[in-house]
Formats: sequence, C-alpha cells, structure tokens
Amino acid sequence: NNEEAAAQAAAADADSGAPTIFDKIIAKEIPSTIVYEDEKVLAFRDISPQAPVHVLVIPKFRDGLTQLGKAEARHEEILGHLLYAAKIVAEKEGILDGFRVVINSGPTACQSVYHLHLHVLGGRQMKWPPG
Ligand code: D5M
Repeated sequence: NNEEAAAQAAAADADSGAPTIFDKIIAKEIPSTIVYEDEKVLAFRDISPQAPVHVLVIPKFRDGLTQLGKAEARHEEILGHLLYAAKIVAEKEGILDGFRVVINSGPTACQSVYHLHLHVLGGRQMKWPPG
C-alpha cells in the first residue's frame, strides 16, 4: 500500500545523512505547533494525527541517530532525555493517566522520516496490538 511504499522510498536515502524535514522544523524554517522545547529536544504536533493527542519528540541534534536501530552507546543520554520529555508532554497534554509512546525504526516498521522521533499518542482508548 501507499504507506509501505512511502516508507521504502524514505529508507532509500535514510543513510545518506541528508537533512530531513525535521531539520527545517528545528530551524523554524517551516512552521510547527510546538508543545515543549528545551536545549536538547523539540516536541511538536504531528501533521497527520492518529489520536486526539499526537506529538512528536525529536532530538535537536541528530548525531547519526536516524533511527533507533542505529543507536550507539554515546546516545544513551539523549535517549533517556527524549523519554522523559515524552512524559512531560503527556503531563502538559493532560493524558498522564494513559498514553502510548511509539518509535518506528526502519521500513518494516513504516518509519518515514529518518531523524529519530518518539510518537506520544493519547486522548482516546488505545488498542492492542498496534497495526
Ligand atoms: O513518522 C513520521 C511522522 O512525521 C508522521 O506521523 C508524519 C509526521 N510529519 C511529517 N512531516 C511533518 C511536519 N511537517 N510537521 C509535523 N509532522 C510531520 P514515522 O514514524 O517516520 O512514520
């Protein structure tokens, strides 16, 4: 289907090191609705929300971290920071009682942007298993 084809296409230049659309969001060259920001991470609303609350949390410095599957020991601190930022976002959005954090890594998981990002989803009853 379209989603899978787009994911495969995105994966083709995943390792080129080319900037992604998220670099433009970080640089504020294209608009986004920012929910939380600190010196290391940016959280903004997903353009294609899959739940009443759908926020992406990304590192401001990609440092080779195109996807979770490429993480190295040096990324431990930012990975922890991203996860804690997801909790802050859930708190700010009023969904601390129940929310989901998703990371798609690689084409088989339908990753479409090769700059690590956490999806924070909530505001409705979530289902299991995810698609
Ligand atoms: O998720 C990548 C996500 O990025 C997907 O849910 C859409 C979102 N996206 C793409 N472009 C934008 C902009 N410009 N603003 C906000 N959100 C955006 P993945 O896990 O790679 O499939």
